[in-house]
Amino acid sequence: IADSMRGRINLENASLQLGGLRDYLDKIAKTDRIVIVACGTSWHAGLVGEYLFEELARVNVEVEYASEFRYRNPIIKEGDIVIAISQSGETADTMAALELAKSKGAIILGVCNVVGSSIARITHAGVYTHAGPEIGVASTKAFTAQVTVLSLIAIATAHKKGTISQDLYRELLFGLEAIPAKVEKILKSADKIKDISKLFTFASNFIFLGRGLNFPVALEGALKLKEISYIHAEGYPAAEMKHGPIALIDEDMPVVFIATKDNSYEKIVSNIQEVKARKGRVIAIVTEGDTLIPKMVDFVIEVPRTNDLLLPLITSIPLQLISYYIAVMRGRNVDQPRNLAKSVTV
Ligand code: F1P
Repeated sequence: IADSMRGRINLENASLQLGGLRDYLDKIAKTDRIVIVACGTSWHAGLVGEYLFEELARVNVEVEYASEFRYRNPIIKEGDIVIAISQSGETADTMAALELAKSKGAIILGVCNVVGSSIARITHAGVYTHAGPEIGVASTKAFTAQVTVLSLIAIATAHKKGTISQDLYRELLFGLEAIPAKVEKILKSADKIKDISKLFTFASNFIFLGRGLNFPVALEGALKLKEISYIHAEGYPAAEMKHGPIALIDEDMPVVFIATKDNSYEKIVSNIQEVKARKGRVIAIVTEGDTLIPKMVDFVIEVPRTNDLLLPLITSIPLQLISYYIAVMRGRNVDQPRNLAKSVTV
């Protein structure tokens, strides 16, 4: 993300870096419904997009697994905006979902990484994430680049619609520009994250919990661990824990909380108490300087303070590192995990 974003955020005008959508930003601002279709990690980025579009631009967003959407009879009307998110731009399910939406008269847009890919070619317009070629199969920097692009589209749309103040508009753009330095700061604590990860090398299960924008991050943390470490992991909204997964908590269950100082902080503190009361081993991703949660949990990883709406861009990084270190210590090939393909074309 540091490489892909540096110097690319225009601090005066969010639309300027969305050149590929130039002729469609007005349409996005006028629509009352956006449907996002994607698979895997890209679907998680789509969920972040949903929160941002709804919060900032007050537009109804649905995020669909492309693999489900394509096989049912989804309600799409002429002029609906359907956005596909895909690192490879070749995912067969996402491609088929887009073709279906196009046949129903939707405006189809793409957020792809690979220039000239099949999805990029069939869409009416789109933005490339320019995250560079992914070295490994599992998406990491593609995720943060997708979230960056979706943040920019949501911010630009909100600005056009007048649903956010000029102050918030600028705060978010300056916040985006500050992300690479914050990511670099997190990377400096890689040794600490490695030491913590080492203690969980032989875990057989993991739970990841977050609220609000950190909920899709919890899903993504669990997916990364499954993909590259082959450890069974589940991501949940922290408040859903009491509706089932709480039954799994005991001293053998590592629970990763994304517990930054945002507007759900107090709630997540009580979710942590619920897990500690059942002897779960807790790793908490906390905001720098937090003094309460470190006293409650087994391990903490600090991330720099940032605007609540931009949190996924930084809270996803320690989770990617945890998966990476656990996978390496288990002797896994992190670049070429078993059974996974870089482009799922069937
Ligand atoms: C979607 C995806 C990736 C995942 C793996 C399999 O790919 O599910 O998120 O990490 O590589 O494919 P894409 O549509 O974003 O290229």
